[in-house]
Amino acid sequence: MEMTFRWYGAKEEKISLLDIRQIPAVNGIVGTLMDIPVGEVWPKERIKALKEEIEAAGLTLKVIESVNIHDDIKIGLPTRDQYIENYKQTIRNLAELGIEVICYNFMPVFDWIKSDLDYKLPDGSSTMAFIAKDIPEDPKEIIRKVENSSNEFALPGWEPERLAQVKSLFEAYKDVDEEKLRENFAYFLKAIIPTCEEVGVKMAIHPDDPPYSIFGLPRIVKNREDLDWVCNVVDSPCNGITLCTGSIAEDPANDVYAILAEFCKRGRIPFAHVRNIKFIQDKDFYEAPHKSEYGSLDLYNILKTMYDNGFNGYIRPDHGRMIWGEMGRPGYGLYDRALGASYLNGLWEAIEKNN
Ligand SMILES: [Mn+2]
Repeated sequence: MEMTFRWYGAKEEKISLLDIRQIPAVNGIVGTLMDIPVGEVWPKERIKALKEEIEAAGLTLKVIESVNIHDDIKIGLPTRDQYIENYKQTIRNLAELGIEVICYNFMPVFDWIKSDLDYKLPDGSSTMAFIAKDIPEDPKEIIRKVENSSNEFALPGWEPERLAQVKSLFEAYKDVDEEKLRENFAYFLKAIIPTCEEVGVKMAIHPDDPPYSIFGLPRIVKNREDLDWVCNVVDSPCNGITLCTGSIAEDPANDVYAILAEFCKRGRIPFAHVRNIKFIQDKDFYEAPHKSEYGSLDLYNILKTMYDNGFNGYIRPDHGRMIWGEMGRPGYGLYDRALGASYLNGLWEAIEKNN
């Protein structure tokens, strides 16, 4: 297990690499190049500069989150082949600079959806929440809501230029049902996984967040069966999963412990996001502090399941709350994620020493 921390780049962050370096036992950065438009090749010199910047701070860059997939690939337009070629070139460029894992998702239009990015908890902290009745019917409203509560940070997967066209984007997806989306996903994987095998990079699909349909959009990475489909459609260790405990558990029908056990054992989890959520009622939840007693998930059992089933990949605390007056990117402040990383490291040490 290697503990990592997501960082959006010096131009996009208030958090410095030295801040991150001072969190005990966090060795790696989960990095990105946020300014490269979706679909374009990531230039080698930009990746190299990022890697050198991170290494100069005493940290490593082995995981990228995310290299986003162009909508034309998800929709299945004839232009997808060029975007797939670009994606393969990005994979090669990343591999050349020592990147081992690429996290990505295959969700139409929205990368993730929460009803509230500033949900107040009784202790005075704030967090992100999903409350079904607060999701507006018009997707434009959710875009406005999210943009207004982003503390002026760019949010991953919510590129303003792309979402400005949300109406035509929905129009473009109107004939894409789950079956069609699955077909397009298979087409993409069959094209890129041989390149990954050739250069030694593992793709790691992030589950849908939340793992069910919203605004009528298809969802195909939402449960055990879907993950099994992904792993089988191209049966390769390079075709893996970013197991996000929060996203998977957001559907109470998903048994997150059984899913972790199965796919760790199958060697298909190169990267894990570990966070807790607390159900309010039905499927409504907020993102809780990592420690088990604050949420609906037992983080000890989560890590123990990973340990027992041979997990040896990268892990990171997922979203954190805003605490101690921090005004950060929602979900991605420094302090609460640092507490999360330390807690997970503590659990892992105890589990290791007990075995
Ligand atoms: Mn996640």
